Amino acid sequence: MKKMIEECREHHGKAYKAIDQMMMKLEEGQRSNDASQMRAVLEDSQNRLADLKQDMGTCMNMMSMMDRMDSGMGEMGGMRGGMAA
Ligand SMILES: [Cu+2]
Repeated sequence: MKKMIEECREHHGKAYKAIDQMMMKLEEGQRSNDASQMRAVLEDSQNRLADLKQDMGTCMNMMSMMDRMDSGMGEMGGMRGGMAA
């Protein structure tokens, strides 16, 4: 479980950087006022967004899995108090 959280943190960091880069490129494209460059930037952003969406999907799966595990442990009793401490 800890490993999953590490992976999550890692890809969130990556996503954060990707968004920063995307914003910079979009701004560049906007400033260039050049149709072909703008189109290239848009295409690049589309690819990055598709990647991000996939990453987020994994993340959502993981979170709902942890949610289920957590409530499962609650039913078993005892463990939960120990984990929260
Ligand atoms: Cu994540």
